[in-house]
Amino acid sequence: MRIAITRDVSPSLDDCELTHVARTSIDVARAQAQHRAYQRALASLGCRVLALEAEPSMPDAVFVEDVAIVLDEIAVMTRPGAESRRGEGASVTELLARYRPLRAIEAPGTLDGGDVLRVGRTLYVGQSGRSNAEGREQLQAAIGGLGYRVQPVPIRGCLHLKSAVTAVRDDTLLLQPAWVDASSFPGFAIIEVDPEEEHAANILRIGDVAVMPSCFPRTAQRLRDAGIEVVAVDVSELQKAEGATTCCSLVFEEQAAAR
Ligand code: CIR
Repeated sequence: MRIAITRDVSPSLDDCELTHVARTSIDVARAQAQHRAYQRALASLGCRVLALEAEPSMPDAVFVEDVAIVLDEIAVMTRPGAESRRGEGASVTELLARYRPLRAIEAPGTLDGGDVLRVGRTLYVGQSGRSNAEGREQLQAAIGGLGYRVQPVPIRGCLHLKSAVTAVRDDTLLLQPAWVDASSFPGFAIIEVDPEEEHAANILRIGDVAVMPSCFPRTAQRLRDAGIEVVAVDVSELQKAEGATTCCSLVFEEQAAAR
């Protein structure tokens, strides 16, 4: 069974962290409705959605992706780069502990899950303002014994690595060339986002389906032309908080280890 951990949208979403996106007013009720539709889309793709309660005092807590890296064998609780987000992990830790042995990134390490793109046994980790070298080294130490490898990737002009690149298949990446170099990913086929759709590289892969924001039809067509099924969801209010589709869930196989 595939599980998707999500967290309901905080009423304080409007006070979110913003780095590369200009602050505009967020319609929280609309964000909540869009988030519910996102949860339904995940359920329709076969995920069992486990929805944590909103955290009223944590504006960015809907973006659960950033607080954990879930692998088949273990989960690594991160230490988010933004101080305001360091309390978000507690309830996710409690839930994930039912499914995986846990490790944790400790100070002075920082790591945001949005910076971690796993393809096979390689974890590409963005050298962003949120994830530092100590965080990457601790991640490598936590997972190296399981046969995984951390590969640092330079990025520019965006929040996280997965703002700039995500995997649409095991051998194919969707990439924004302004923010990350394709040469960081030798051996992969590359689909570039449409030049008019700057933020389109962040897709959530559920099996062979790409879940992506509905405001990027040209990039969606590029994916369809490559034989990839696309499910489009309207996440416009979450995008105002510098989020998109990967950041609102932690998706993993339940596996026999579940209790
Ligand atoms: C932040 O700046 O931390 C949030 N406003 C947005 C986080 C989005 N996370 C993600 O894409 N993984």
